[in-house]
Amino acid sequence: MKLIGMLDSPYVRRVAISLRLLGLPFEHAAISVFRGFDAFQQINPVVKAPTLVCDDGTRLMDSTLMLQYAEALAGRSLLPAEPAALLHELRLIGLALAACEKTAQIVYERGLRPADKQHAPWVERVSGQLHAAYRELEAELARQPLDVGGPGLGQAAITVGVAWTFTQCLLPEDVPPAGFPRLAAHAAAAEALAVFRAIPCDDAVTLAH
Ligand SMILES: N[C@@H](CCC(=O)N[C@@H](CS)C(=O)NCC(=O)O)C(=O)O
Repeated sequence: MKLIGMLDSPYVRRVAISLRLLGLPFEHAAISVFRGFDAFQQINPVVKAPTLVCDDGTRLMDSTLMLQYAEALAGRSLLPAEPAALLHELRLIGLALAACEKTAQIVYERGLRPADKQHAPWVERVSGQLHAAYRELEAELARQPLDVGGPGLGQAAITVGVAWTFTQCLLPEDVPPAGFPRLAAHAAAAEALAVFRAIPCDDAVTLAH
């Protein structure tokens, strides 16, 4: 399997971390959807990161779908089986993915759209959604912290950690960590784990497993 995309994408990074935790060997090609558009297009004409090139040549998109396939290959899941615990983790993952999406929308708006074409009400709306997602996550962690020290690191712990780091890298002033102490502590604990350190968000290392 080959995972295509930069690790500064939280979607690419959560798949890379999960594949490693599931014990599935993969190669990684750190191709940017922006700087490497033409090269990416040769692999996947839709140019979405991550793209997973499966062993039979199938090009798969969307991190959640990749994880579903990866778990079928591995014969085990990074999600709990018990319905109430599963529901709780899925809610956290949904909030974290929404935060990633809203972070990216703000970055794209500021970075790709010419200054005179930026639409402040849209940025305000997206920023409100981003804050709402992190407020909800902070409240969830206050009710029940995510376990990062136990034997099995779960998908919610991975995705919440990756999402927070992503937003802090790109929009540190928009979402000050002081307002979200539990999220900041969770991400710090996750980033200290060997599997997170082996798959850094800055793509300085090209993975080949
Ligand atoms: N829901 C998708 C989101 C993937 C996504 O939006 N990736 C961004 C990079 S972080 C991308 O491909 N952007 C380029 C584009 O959409 O044109 C997933 O979970 O994989």
